Amino acid sequence: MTIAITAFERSPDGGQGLARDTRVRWALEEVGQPYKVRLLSFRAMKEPAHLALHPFGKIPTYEEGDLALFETGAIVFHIAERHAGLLPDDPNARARAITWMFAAVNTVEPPIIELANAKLLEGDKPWNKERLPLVEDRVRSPMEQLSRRLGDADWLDGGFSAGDLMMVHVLLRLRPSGILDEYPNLAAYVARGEARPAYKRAFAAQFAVYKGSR
Ligand SMILES: N[C@@H](CCC(=O)N[C@@H](CS)C(=O)NCC(=O)O)C(=O)O
Repeated sequence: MTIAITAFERSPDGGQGLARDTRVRWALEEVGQPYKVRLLSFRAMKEPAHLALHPFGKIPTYEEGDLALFETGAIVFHIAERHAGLLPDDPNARARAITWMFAAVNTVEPPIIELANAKLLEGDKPWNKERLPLVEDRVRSPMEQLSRRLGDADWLDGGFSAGDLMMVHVLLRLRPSGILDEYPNLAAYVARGEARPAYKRAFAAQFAVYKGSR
C-alpha cells in the first residue's frame, strides 16, 4: 500500500532539513519503504481537508490505506513497529529505544523549539534581550545531561534505533544557535546521524522540494 506524507510546499528553513517531515522521510528510508509526498501551502494546512487529517493544521501527516496519522513520534513509532531496522528485537532494549523517542519529543525538543521561537518570532520585542539567556539555559540543562549519558558511545543504547533518529533530528534544530557545538560528543552524534545513507536520501528529497520552490 502506498505511503503518503505531507510536507511544506515552501519550507521556512531554506531546505536545511529541520522541518519535521525530514524525520519521517528518514525513518522510511531506513526501513526501505517508498513514499509519496503531498506538498501543502500554509493556507492549505489550515483548511478543512487537512484539518481532518491533522487536527492542529500542521505537517507532517502519514497516510497508508485507511490509516491516517499525525505527530512525528507516533508516525516514526508506527513505521518502526511495522518494518525491521529501527527497533531491537529484545523486548527490554525495544522498550528503552521507545523511551528515547519519548525523551526526544517530550524532554529535549520543547526547550529547543522555545529557543527557536524566541529568536525567530520574538527577536523584536523589548524584553527579548533579557529573556533569551534564560531560554538558552533551559536548553543547556537537558543538553548537559544528555551529553553525560551519551558519553563516548555512538548511539544512546547499543545500536542505532528510532530513539536515535528522533533525538538526532530534534538536536539538529539547535545547530544554528551554536549551542550544539558546546557539546562536542552531541555534535559528533548528530554528525553520525547525518552521515547515514538513509538520512542523506531524506535530506536530498526535502532539499529538492525547497530548490524547486525558489
Ligand atoms: N508535535 C508535532 C509538531 C508538528 C509541527 O509543529 N510541524 C510544523 C513543521 S515542522 C508545522 O507544521 N508548522 C506550521 C504551523 O504550525 O502552522 C509533530 O512532531 O509532528
